Amino acid sequence: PAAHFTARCPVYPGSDTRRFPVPDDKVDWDTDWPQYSPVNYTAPTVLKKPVWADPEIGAFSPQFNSLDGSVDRISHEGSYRLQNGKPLNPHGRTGLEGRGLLGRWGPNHAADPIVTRWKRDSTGQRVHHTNSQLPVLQFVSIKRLDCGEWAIPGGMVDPGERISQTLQREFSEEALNSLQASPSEREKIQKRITELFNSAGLQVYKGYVDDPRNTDNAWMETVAVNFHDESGNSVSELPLQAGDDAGQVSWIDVDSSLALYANHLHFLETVAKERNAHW
Ligand code: RP5
Ligand code: MG
Ligand code: MG
Repeated sequence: PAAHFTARCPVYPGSDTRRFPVPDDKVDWDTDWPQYSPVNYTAPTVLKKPVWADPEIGAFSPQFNSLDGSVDRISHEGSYRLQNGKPLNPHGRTGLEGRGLLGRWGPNHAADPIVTRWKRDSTGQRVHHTNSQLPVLQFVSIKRLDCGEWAIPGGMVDPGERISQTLQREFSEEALNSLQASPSEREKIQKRITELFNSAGLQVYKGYVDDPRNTDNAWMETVAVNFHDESGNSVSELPLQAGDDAGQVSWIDVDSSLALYANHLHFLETVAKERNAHW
């Protein structure tokens, strides 16, 4: 698997905890490294045992690499190893053991809805990029409240939830602020987006996310799906409003020079290339 970088960020998010520095050539678990002594950190919010988090390993021994009741502990990347009863990050060392901010031991499943449209000028013509001559795509991006970085409006898959539901729910919560809407407004929102989200989305990624919250024993995985408003008259016209863990929301031009959260830029590259858009 590809080496992770964000998962080795020096300071763990939301804390003063510093990761044990892991150089590139020591990321792989198969590289012998007796001096490796990762910091143990699990955030107080996780240790408080909210519904979305597992208890500490010991009295608790979940069914790893399988569907554990309604909690999916199967990795998109195949079977992961265990060490002292704890799952090992399939992309290698992170310099930190425990769960950090993540609730689940092992994979923490998310879904990322990438909603796109063509950039158009005031007359409705598609805009082509001056360098590439290719039409420019725009996607709905949110500014994350936790770190201030722009990202795809994704979120965690609830136990037993279908991915298709997570995609639509998270988009509604973060980009349309459905949680704050009145029941009648919410119904209107759902009507407008159900058609787009029921259309065959283009799956552009499925697997490990190089997320800053990852640890040696807990990591993010996602399924990223592109829903494209070709004509520009479905979701394109919905008023965007940031909600839940989003501070801002905006249509952003898709371009290789963007700086986005985790490895989200990589998902957008696939969308741009698949749709023959500017990159
Ligand atoms: C990333 O974290 C995923 O790609 C997804 O965008 C996001 C899910 O976590 P929250 O937004 O719920 O924090 O790894
Ligand atoms: Mg969310
Ligand atoms: Mg989110």
